[in-house]
Amino acid sequence: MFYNEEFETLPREALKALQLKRLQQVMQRVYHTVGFYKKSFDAAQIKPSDIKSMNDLKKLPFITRKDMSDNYPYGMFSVPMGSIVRLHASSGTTGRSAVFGYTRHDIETWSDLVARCLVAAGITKNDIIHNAFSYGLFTGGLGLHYGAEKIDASVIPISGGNAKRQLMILRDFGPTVICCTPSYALHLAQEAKTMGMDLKSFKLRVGIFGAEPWSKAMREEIEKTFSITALDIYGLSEVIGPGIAIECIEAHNGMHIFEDHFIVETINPQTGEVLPEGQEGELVFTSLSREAIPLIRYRSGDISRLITEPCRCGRTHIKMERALKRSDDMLIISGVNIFPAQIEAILVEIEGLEPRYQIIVDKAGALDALELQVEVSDKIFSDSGSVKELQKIEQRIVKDMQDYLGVEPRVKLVGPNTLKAGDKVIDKRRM
Ligand code: DLL
Repeated sequence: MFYNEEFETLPREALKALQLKRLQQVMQRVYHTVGFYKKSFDAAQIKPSDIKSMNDLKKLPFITRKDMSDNYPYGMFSVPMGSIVRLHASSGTTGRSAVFGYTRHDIETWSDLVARCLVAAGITKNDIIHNAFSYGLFTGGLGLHYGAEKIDASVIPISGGNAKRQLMILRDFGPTVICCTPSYALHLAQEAKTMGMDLKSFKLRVGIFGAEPWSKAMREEIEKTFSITALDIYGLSEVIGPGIAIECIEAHNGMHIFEDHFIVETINPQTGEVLPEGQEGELVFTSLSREAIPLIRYRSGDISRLITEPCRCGRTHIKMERALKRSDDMLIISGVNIFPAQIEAILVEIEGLEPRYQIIVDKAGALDALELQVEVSDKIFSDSGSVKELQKIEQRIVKDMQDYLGVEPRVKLVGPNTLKAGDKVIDKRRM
C-alpha cells in the first residue's frame, strides 16, 4: 500500500534527477534569504549555480548543531515570521536550545510524510491510533497526529504519561495502533502486568515506535507481549520531525528514507569524508522541500548504515538500519535529547556547586533513570546545620533540570574532591 505511489516508487534515476533539481532550487533560495548560508557558501567559494550534479553536493559545508544554536532563535529561518504557523523546539537553556519553524506548506508536507509512514505501516482510515508520543514542543505528538488525520484514521491524542489511564483507554477504546517510544511501550507492558491486564486480548495489531534507539531484542519483547507488529520510525526535529524514515510492514527490516524530500549521505564522523553507500557512518541530511528552515548537509550525529538492496514492498527509496549509536555525546533519556554540556550549564548557575559532576544513566524497570552526582563547596558541605542548604540545592537542581530539559534526575550531593576525574557520563543501559 502506498500513500503517494508515484513518488514512492519513482525509478532511482528519476529520483536522483528530482533531487538535483530540488537541491538547485533550495540552494538559490537559501543563498538569497539566509545570512548564515551566504556567509558559509561565500567562505567555501561556492555559488548556488556551481551545483551541476549530485557529485557537487560534497563541496558544500556541513551544518552542525552548533550552527543551529549559534543562530538561536531565528537566524536559520528563510521566511519572515509572518509566514510561520508553528514553532517546535529542542530542550535547553537559552542559546543551547534550537527552534524549528514551519510554514503552512511545511505542515502540509510534514503531514503528508507522516501519512506515508502510516500507510507504509499498513494503517488505513479504519484504524484507531493511540498516540502516546508527547504533544508540545517535541515533534512526536503533533507530527504523528497530523499524519493520522491526513489518512482519516481516528486518533486518540493521549500524549505521554499516566500509564494506568493509557491502559484503560487501550482496553476500552479498542485502538488498533499504538505510537510511542519503545521504552514507554515496555513500561506500559509492566504496568499492565501489575494490573492483571492481558495486552494480547486488546485490539492492537501494529505499533510505531521511535525517537530513541531500540534493539532487536526490545522489538521481539514488545511484539510478543502486545501480540503486534512493531515498526521503527525515525526522524529529527531539525530536519522536520518524525516522517523522514519508516520500516514498511512488508519487509519489516530497515527504514525507507523518503528521498524525494531528503538527500541522505553517510560520512566518516572524524574526517567528514563521504562514505560509499552501505558503509556504516554518520547520517547527513539535506531537506529539499522545507520552506522555513531548509537544512543543507545537516550532521544528524546518528550512526547507521544505508541498505541499497531493492525492497519487496516496491518502494524505490533507500533504507537505513536502526540507529543505535551516536557520533557525539548526546544522551536520549526517555526520548528527550540531552547533552552533558546542557546539564553543566544548569549546574554552573547554582551557587555553592563545584563544577565537578557525574551523570549516571540506567534503567529503572523499562524506563530510563538519570542520576546526577554533584560536588558542593567545602563550606556548605562541612557547615553544621547545612542539611537544609543541601536540600535546597538538591531541589533547585531537580527543578531546573525539569524546567529546562524536561527530565527529573535523582540528585546526590557529595563533598569536594569526591568524584574521580575521568568519565563524566556513565551509561549503564544495555542496547
Ligand atoms: O525524536 C522525532 C521523532 C518523533 C522520531 C517520534 C520518531 C518518532 P528529536 O527529538 O529531534 O526528534 O530527536 C531526534 O532522536 O537524531 C536520533 O538520535 C533519535 N531517534 C529518533 N528516532 C529514532 C529511532 C524526534 N527510530 C533524535 N531510532 C535523532 C533511534 C532515533 N534513534
